[in-house]
Amino acid sequence: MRKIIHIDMDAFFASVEQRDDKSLQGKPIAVGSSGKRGVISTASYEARKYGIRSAMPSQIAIKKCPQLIFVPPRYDVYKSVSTQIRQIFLEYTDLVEPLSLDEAYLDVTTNFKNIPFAIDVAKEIKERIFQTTQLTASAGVSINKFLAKIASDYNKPNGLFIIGPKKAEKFVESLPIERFFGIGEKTATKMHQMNIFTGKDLKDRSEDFLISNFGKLGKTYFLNARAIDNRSVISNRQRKSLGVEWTFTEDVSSLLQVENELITICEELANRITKSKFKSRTITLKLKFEDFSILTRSKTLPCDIEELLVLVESSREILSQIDFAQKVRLIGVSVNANEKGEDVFNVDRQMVIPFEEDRG
Ligand code: TTP
Ligand code: MG
Repeated sequence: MRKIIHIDMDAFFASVEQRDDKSLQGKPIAVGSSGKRGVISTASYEARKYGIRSAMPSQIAIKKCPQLIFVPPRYDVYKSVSTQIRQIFLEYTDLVEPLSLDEAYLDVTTNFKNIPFAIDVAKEIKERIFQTTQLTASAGVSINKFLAKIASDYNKPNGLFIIGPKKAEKFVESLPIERFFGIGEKTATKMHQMNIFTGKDLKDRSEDFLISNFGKLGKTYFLNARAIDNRSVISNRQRKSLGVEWTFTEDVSSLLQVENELITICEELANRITKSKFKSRTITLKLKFEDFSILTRSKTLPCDIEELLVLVESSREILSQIDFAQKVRLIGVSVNANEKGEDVFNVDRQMVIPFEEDRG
């Protein structure tokens, strides 16, 4: 039986801002820009009471909470806090799998301090994080990743929740299916139409039924509904892609404007490729149009993509093959180690920061 901890910082960017500026403490704040096309990265818990959430357009947030205070992001500070917490994790185990700047899985089945109970490891880590950063984290403790992640979310903020082996199956039965791994809005709607609302409903369906209706993920649902998740905690997981995106202040129709931006994006991407020594032969161009539809086109080259010139030429070539029926809202370029997984951080009107910069 494995002992897995999932740690997730509370309202991460917003808590860092409140920590560093006392005048923001206890107030509804949002990290992001209040501009016409701004999008919120995250909101303090005081702001969440008004229904303000990550990825919400700022203008909608202002309507919900007119006294909302907007704070610009400081990625370098978030990054350094992220390094501090990872350092703490590594005092307990080598098996640390970061999912983003503020979140990681830890396998503490055996741990450097020989602490027998995972809940005690989690408690200690939470305390160490608070002492070091003056920030709170929530921790979930369970027998696998799937349940540990659900557990960390259970008592947020500053939560600590354990789903032990004996209670795991019953717990999963009572879960709304929206909480399951891989079930988004679309799948949830489809499941509701099939009268599947809870883990129990999911468990009552056969493996064949789930696979034939939901493909590969059906198998995952089948296992998870039985509290089974065999994924191991993978440290230093290889980065799958590296990307930079840009949302235009106003939607643009001029190809020249798109091309100009493309060069800036490629420059930024080339820097990141050099810094991270990322190896890739596939380049992907992404366009989001005014109706929010997204188009991606890829091209695979015979050798590793390293030079700016190669990036620019390839992305231009892809661009030239696209029909512009609409104005462009966003443009992005990424290089991919394989066809799956996108490592970009979706912050509107911001050069996009790769989610896990120091992976791989
Ligand atoms: P989360 O851990 O998803 O959110 P959170 O830490 O702000 O709040 P919670 O207490 O619910 O965990 O994301 C971590 C940080 O990543 C978040 O502080 C800001 C950033 N982020 C974005 O920039 N855009 C997004 O859409 C999301 C979800 C997060
Ligand atoms: Mg968080």
